[in-house]
Amino acid sequence: MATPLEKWVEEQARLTKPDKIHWCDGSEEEKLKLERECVEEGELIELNQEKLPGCFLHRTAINDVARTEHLTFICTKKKKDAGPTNNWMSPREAYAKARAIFSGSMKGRTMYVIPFSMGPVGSPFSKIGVELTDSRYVVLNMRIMTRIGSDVLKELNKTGEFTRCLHSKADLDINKRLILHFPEDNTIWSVGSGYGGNVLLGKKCLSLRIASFLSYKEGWFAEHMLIMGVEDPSGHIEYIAAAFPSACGKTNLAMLRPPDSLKKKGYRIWTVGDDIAWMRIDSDGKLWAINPETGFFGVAPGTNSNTNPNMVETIKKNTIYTNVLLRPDRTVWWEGADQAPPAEGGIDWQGRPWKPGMTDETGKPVPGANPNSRFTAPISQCPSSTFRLDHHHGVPISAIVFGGRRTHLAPLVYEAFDWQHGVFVGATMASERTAAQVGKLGEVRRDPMAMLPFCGYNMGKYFKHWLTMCKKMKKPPKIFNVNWFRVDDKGKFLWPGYRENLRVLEWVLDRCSNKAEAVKSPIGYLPKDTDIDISGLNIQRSHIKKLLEVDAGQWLEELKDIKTFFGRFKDDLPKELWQEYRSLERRLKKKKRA
Ligand code: GTP
Ligand code: SPV
Ligand code: MN
Repeated sequence: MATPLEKWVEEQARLTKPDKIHWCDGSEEEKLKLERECVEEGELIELNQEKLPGCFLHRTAINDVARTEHLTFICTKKKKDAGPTNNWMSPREAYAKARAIFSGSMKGRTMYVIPFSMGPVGSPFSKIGVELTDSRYVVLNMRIMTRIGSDVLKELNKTGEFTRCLHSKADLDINKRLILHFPEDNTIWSVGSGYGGNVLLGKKCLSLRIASFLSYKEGWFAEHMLIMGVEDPSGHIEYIAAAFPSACGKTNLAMLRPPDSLKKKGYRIWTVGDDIAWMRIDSDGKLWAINPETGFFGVAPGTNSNTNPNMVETIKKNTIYTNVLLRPDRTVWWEGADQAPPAEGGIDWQGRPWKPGMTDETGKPVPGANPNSRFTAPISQCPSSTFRLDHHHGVPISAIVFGGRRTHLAPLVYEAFDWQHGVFVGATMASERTAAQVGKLGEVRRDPMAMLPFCGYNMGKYFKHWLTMCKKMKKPPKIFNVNWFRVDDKGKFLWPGYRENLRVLEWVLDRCSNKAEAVKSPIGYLPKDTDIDISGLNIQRSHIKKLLEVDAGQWLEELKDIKTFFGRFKDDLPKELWQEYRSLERRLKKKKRA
């Protein structure tokens, strides 16, 4: 008798008509065979195995380099359940449209069956998925990003529950590309793309969109957050979870190396995750978090030994590079890498000859690597990787940090007055658009909790869920907001960022253990300028003052946009958030008058 899993696989095979079906066991031999086949067919380029052992380069189609949010849908029976911030399609229409594209799309190819676990196999946090795909690149990436193979099948058979994930590259036609989520069926269908976030279905599709829907029903959190441990000189570790929108610094913060002048204090950072956090309230009434992933799918440009030395170490072996520049010695390069670009013989991310200084018809520099080029590498290779990665109960969270990319307005750091105010701070986050999604760069958009593209249900309900969770916690984490991206009149970053961000976390953690003071401002508690350790930094105290400035007039302007945004949720916006809105307005007006 066929199991429900086997029946489902057969059904999808009848639709997509692959030549063969291969059940992945996650073994080393399987990996080597897939890599060999990829190299033969040009899906991967083998890199210099002396300098970069186990590393490969992949180039996506030119129109397929980032998540396509306009082609991403939440398909609930009722439109209202997807909410005003998601694209919605009825399940009937979505299945029909996609079925037409999936029909026969795997002809001439193998269908790979990938059983995977998000979270340690068997942990109460974890969820199981099975991805069917006609892309070997997807299989090789899923091997790094998730736990795959026979253990997972055993676990799956205990309950029979799993998320059904179907992916086909089809013909990579952007006009026939759909990323569909059916939360009510625990199903994901993705067709017509080969780009990370669209096709590694365990990542954004399952671990955020589907998981957020489940977490709402089941009473936990699925968030677009890094998780890091900060060990203090006495050896005590406090854990922080932080939500920043795509390409706004999660990866960099999660594995920062303490700056030299703070080293004497004896800090050490432990990386738990750089993109996704699943958090649950444990029997002690505290919030505990796991990273459901086992790999990094990180942004390449800007990564170097100065900005992120731990990542430079991590990606020296067993790494899949996507859309970076190929150097003549078959190593790789990107804008902001350690070495100078190759003067001759470089091949850009599109496979064309490339030289430094090249410009396009409009005179703009042609980048060698795509601005959203990425690497896929195992967390276990990261020098700061946590010893608790496989712990079934995760790590206890002391602070939640929100942040965005704001050239103006938001100060370096502030603390919310309480949980409810913190939810307001998260719900009113905004950030300038980056290359991580297709769209206009630099435009400020509201991105609540960095979840705008990832919340799988009505965001008004999502805010309510955040408010409700507090009541179940004995000691809820404190909530903060940070902004590393404020600029001066000349457009230069005011804050050095990267490893120096530890100076801000120092204040955050001292606030959590009641060791640091703060001053009240209309938007929250601010550090005094002397509360941020700037020893060894080449900046003045007055500079820190500027970074902590709160301009009541500018904030009142911001409130207008927040009002419009909140208005979109109509009755679904919790009244507590309107209350917070009005209180903030009152405090700002008072300050402006003063
Ligand atoms: P996703 O993987 O897309 O979710 O993004 P992420 O949040 O992990 O972003 P990541 O850490 O990869 O950072 C992306 C970009 O932000 C890179 O270009 C970094 O160089 C830049 N960046 C990271 N941290 C800082 C910082 O503290 N200051 C400044 N100025 N730039 C930073
Ligand atoms: C993001 O865009 O937030 C990423 C990369 O982390 S992707 O997996 O493509 O979503
Ligand atoms: Mn992300």
